[in-house]
Amino acid sequence: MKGVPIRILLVYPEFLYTFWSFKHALKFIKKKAAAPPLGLLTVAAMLPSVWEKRLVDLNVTSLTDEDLKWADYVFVSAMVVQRESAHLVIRRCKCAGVKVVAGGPLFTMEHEQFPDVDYFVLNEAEATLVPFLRDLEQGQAGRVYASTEFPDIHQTPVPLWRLANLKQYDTVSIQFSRGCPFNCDFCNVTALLGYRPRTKIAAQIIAELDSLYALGWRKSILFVDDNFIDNKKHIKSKVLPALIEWRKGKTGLAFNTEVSSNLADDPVLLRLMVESGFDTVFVGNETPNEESLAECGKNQNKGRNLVESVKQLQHAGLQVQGGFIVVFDNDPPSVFQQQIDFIQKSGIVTAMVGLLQAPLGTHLYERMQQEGRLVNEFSGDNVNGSTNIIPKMGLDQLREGYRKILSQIYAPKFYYERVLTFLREYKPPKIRVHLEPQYILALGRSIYQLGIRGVERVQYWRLFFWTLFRRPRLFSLAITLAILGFHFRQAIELHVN
Ligand code: B12
Repeated sequence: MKGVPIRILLVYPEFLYTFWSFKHALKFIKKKAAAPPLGLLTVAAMLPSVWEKRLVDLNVTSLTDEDLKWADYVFVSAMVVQRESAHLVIRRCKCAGVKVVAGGPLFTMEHEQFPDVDYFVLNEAEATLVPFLRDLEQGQAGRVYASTEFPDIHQTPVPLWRLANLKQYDTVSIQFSRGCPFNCDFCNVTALLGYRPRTKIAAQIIAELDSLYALGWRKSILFVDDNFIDNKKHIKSKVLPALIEWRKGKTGLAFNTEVSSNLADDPVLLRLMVESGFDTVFVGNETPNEESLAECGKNQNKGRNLVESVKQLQHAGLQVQGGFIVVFDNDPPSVFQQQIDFIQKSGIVTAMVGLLQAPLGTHLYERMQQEGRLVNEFSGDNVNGSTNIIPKMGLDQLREGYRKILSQIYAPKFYYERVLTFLREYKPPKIRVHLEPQYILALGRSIYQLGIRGVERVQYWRLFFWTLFRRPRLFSLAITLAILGFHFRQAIELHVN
């Protein structure tokens, strides 16, 4: 492209030691980060193929002066939890005289907070990148490119995985759909991505999987959809059969995604998901309190026995991770104990319990604004005990209750009890395991760190031998969960003490 620089440095800022960073657990398998930045790798694939591209994910490597000297433009993407690191990256670019192009959820939500960014390419790149590149080529790029369009994703290219050093990651994310038809008032996904779920076609997903497979990827794959089962007809008739076919003869590559609790109502869909290689799903349970479900518009969870739904998924072969929220206006003081009982009974080992927060663009944000109940900045990390709203329940009572939930459910006694509840229920799917030497080393490290040095050593050995003798097929899963428990405890320690 004449006159336009062509060396693009894609930079992904650093995550803090959050609940979902998995940083304390990743050390056991000597990995640096959970997953490579899918947004940036997708954008990279949309840039002209003749442009040179490099990725610097600050979660796995550092940004050097040479990198900045090399680059004509730095493309930065971030979530709200990467805010501080994003500011630092942008300042370094400014000092080095490199122009910055910023996109992704953090900037889409609050681009005004970043005066040093040269160009904002906001919302979905499928809608905003082409006009930006056209203007850039003509030497007349504006500062902000935004769109209210929710573009078709049939043309979205296969992400440029080769830019990432995949050896540094434990999982890789891919995306099948965007948007969500539900109306939960605290969630900003519909503001970001709309109500009408837009899906890729089966052939696109297969092409993405093929490209990962060709790069030697054999570990787990996270489908980052907000609700994978939105378009049930399409996935039952086209996508899952294609995945089942694709998987034949392959080892490893377990799939993980997010679904709504009504998956439990559709045994055919459930069977197909397990057959196609899903072994874990995240479900937004939120609360066992019916009035609170009604308050936040989470109608898909109303009138159902949520614990029973979780058990159905576990029996079918899915590990269920869950999201839980306190405190809605309708939550009684007993909600904290109710949540603990709910989580323990369900055997949801990875339980993300957050304080209710109101992200910009949500119905909840509007309501809180009207009621004069907005305070603080939205931290984005919903497991750090902070909130940007004034709850109806007194703050002291709330903090104490929240502290009680987290300190109990992640205390070794409760955590390991939950692991056992889950393993007793769980019928593992038939994914052929892909053994890596790192897993054996991780076992050794877990024996030392958790079984010898850890406060959880009694529970660790009980789980170790119980699984070895009663459910040997679940042994590696049991050790993984023990390691995750160690991470969760470290990650939440700051917020409960
Ligand atoms: C997958 C995911 C995760 C994974 C991340 C794995 C990984 N490293 O990839 C996990 C589960 C770890 C995670 C965790 C969290 N997440 Co998250 N996550 C998502 C999810 C579901 C998908 C993100 C994704 O990969 N999308 C697919 C790619 C292709 O889309 P994209 O990144 O948006 O990129 C597109 C555009 O934004 C744009 N773009 C992106 N970057 C750039 C850069 C440039 C230069 C340009 C031009 C364009 C551009 O182009 C792309 C193509 O259109 C989104 C919700 C969603 N549906 O987007 C939430 C989301 C990103 N997460 C969010 C949050 C808040 C979190 C947590 C903080 C939650 C928590 N409990 O604490 C944690 C923190 C993470 C951490 N490590 O500490 C928020 C971010 C809000 C915000 N404004 O920043 C979102 C939007 C969910 C929400 N409802 O609000 N998350």
